[in-house]
Amino acid sequence: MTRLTITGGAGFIGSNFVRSALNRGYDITVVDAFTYAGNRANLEGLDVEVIEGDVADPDIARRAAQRGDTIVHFAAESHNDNSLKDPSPFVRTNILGTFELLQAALRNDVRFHHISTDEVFGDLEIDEPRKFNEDTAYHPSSPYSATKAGSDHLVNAWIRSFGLAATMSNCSNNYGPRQHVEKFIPRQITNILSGRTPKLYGSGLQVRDWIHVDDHNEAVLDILERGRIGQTYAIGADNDHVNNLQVIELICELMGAPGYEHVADRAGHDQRYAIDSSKIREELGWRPRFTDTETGMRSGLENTIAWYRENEDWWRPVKDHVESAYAQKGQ
Ligand code: NAD
Ligand code: TDX
Repeated sequence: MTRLTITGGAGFIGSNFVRSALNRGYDITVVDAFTYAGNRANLEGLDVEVIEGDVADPDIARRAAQRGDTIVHFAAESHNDNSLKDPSPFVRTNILGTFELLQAALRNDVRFHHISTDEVFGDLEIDEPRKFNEDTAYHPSSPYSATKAGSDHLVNAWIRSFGLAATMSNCSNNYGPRQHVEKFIPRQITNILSGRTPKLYGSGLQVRDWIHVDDHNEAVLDILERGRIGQTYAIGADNDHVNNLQVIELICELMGAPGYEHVADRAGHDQRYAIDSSKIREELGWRPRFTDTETGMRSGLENTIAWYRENEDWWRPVKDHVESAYAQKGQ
């Protein structure tokens, strides 16, 4: 296995994955529709072939399958807040796009790895000890997570009904370089860098099991190389004790910012996500590298803040537009 087709490779996690995979010696084709979330600058200077197109188009899905030995499927509409405003692109890309790629992978005898999320499991109470694992029942809350859940079910059906050689991973919230400024952590960093006040939804007591994007992507490469076909792996970095309030306070401390403000809460806001990643740790020996005892996030946030400081040209052109859309919603 030397040639990977990476869908969504111009987005946040996909473009960091391209870098990690190039480091491990793979040849790469990126298939991306370059939506608002896909950025050509994310691939600048990298030795990759790029096919521009929509994975829900059967012809693009066929070309994706014919370019590699394995499809790694990152392409998705990924932002919960956007899915509350207009769910239709989520249904098209996340469900129909995954369907077309599965059909193309099957017809062309190509291995498939599906990138999914812990949000398909719904949410946990703030203080319950339970975590999500590979056997947790699906209970998605938002149009985004419901369409990701639908795509996961398709993958499992294609494995069982048609014998597709596929694997899947469900990861917790990622952060790191090249994440769109609509998302929580880059939004706050760039708020501070552009003289705005960081914005916390509601109480800020919600918990996300934050993981640095490079740790997620190393896990995906381990699954591609050593994972068992037909299996799902849950990926997380054991940060399920850190709430949004603590994350924003740490960002303010690291950046010397005076404080933050509470804004309107998200409708149907999931309270807590927590991942039990013992399967991938025990079977494949994977471990996150960005960890520290205090919050588990200090070193990863320092790395991320440094990237946004050094790459203002990357985020500045879209920042005002994103903030005016949030302002219209009282956020
Ligand atoms: P992103 O929004 O930053 O990037 C998505 C990419 O997909 C963009 O390059 C976009 O242009 C492309 N794309 C969108 N629709 C497309 C289509 N129809 N055809 C081809 N390309 C299309 O997303 P991200 O945060 O990098 O997430 C990548 C994947 O990881 C998604 O499947 C997401 O569900 C999953 N995931 C994300 C997180 C997270 O915290 N961000 C956590 C777990 C899982
Ligand atoms: O300005 C903000 N203030 C705030 O308090 C924003 C944008 C978010 N939040 C809160 C909402 C969530 O509790 O921060 C938390 C994280 O929000 P997002 O970055 O929007 O992520 P989330 O909705 O948790 O989903 C993310 O993780 C799982 C990704 O966007 C998904 O693609 C992934 O599947």
